[in-house]
Amino acid sequence: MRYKLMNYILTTITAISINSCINAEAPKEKLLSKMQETVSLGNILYGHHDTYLYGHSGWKMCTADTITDSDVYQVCGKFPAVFSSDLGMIESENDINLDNNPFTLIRSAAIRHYNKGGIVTFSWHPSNPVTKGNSWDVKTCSKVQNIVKECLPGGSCHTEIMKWLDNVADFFESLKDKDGEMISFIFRPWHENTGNWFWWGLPYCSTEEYKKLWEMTYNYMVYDRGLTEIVWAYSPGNNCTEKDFMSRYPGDEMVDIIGFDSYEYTDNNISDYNTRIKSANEEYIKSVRFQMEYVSRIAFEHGKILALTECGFESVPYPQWWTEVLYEAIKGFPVAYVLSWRNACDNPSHFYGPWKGSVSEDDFKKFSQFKNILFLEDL
Ligand code: BMA
Repeated sequence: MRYKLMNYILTTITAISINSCINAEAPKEKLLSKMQETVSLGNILYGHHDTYLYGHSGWKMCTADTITDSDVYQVCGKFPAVFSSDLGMIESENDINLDNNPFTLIRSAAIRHYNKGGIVTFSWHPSNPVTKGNSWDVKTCSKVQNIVKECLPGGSCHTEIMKWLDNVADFFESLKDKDGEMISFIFRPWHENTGNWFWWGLPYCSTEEYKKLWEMTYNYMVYDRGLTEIVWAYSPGNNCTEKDFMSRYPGDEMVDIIGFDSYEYTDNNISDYNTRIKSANEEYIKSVRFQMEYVSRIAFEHGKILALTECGFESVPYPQWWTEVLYEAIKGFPVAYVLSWRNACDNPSHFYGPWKGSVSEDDFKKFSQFKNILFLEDL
C-alpha cells in the first residue's frame, strides 16, 4: 500500500512538473516550436512585409484600431501567418520608419498579430553612421573606409551605434502581449550581408568584423537589455557561394533561423517579353533551389530553422508566379516560412505580394488554397 502511495505521489509530482514545464515554455521556445512543427508536418507559413500597414491601391492604415486590412486578405480572405516590418530610422529617434509607417502603428500591428497567434519579424535598414545617408549609401565604403569597423569598440561610431541599439531595444521592450508579457519575434539584423549594396556588405568589412558586429548586437540585446525572447535570423543574400554564406555566420549560439533573401530579375538583353519572363522564371527556380540545397543542409547540421526570409519578383508580371515559380522554387525543402516583400502604396510598380486586380490574383488564390501553405487562421 505504502509502495503504491509512494508511486502515485511520485507519478503525480512528475506529471505536474512536466506540465508546468510545458506551461512555462518561454515565448521564444513556443515560437521556435511553432515553426518546427510547421516544418515537421511539411507545411510552409506565408508572410508579407508591412501587410497591415498599406497596400498597392494606396490605402494606408491610420490608427491602431483600423488594423483590419491587407492586400493579401483582400485577395484570398486570409491574413498572412507572418507579419514583417522594418525598423529603419528608429536609430535617429524618428517617429516614422523609412517607409513612412509610424512606429506606434508598427507596434500595434505586431502585437495584434501576435495575440492572434501569428509570427512577427523585423528587419532593420539603419542609416550609414558615417555619411548619414541611408543603408544603401556605400559610395565611400571600402576596406579603407570601413564603417563596420568604426561601429565596433574603439571605432569612431561606436558610441552612436550603441545608442542606436538602445533605441531598437526600447522598441522591442515595448512589445507586450495581452498579459503584459514581452512577445517573442524574429529579428533579422545585418541582412543580405553577402551583397555589395549595404554598408555592412561583403566588400566593405572583413568576416571577423561582420561577426563582431553581430556579436555586439546580440550581446547588447540579450545580456545588457535582457531581451531573451528574440529569435535571431541570419539571412544573407542570394547567388552567393556556400563559403561566403558561412564565412560570416556568427555562430550557433547567436542564431536560431538560417535563411536567405532571393529576388527574381529579368535580363533586359532579351528583347522578346515572353522569352524574357520565361528565362527569369527558370533562372529564379534554379538559383533558389541551388541555394536551398546547401542552406537546408547547413540548417539541418546546425539544428536551425530554415526560411526564405524575403522573396519576390517586382510587379509580379507572370500571372502564374505563385504556383509555377515560387512554389516550384521551394517545393520539397523544409522551409518554415516564405515572405513576400512589400506592396508600396506610393510607387505603382513596387509590389511583390498579390492585390485585388493584379495579374497574379487568381494564381495567388490557388496558392493560398494549397494544403501546406499556412495563413494566420491556420496557426
Ligand atoms: C527595399 C525597398 C525600399 C524600402 C526598403 C525597406 O527593398 O522596398 O523601398 O524602403 O526595402 O523596407
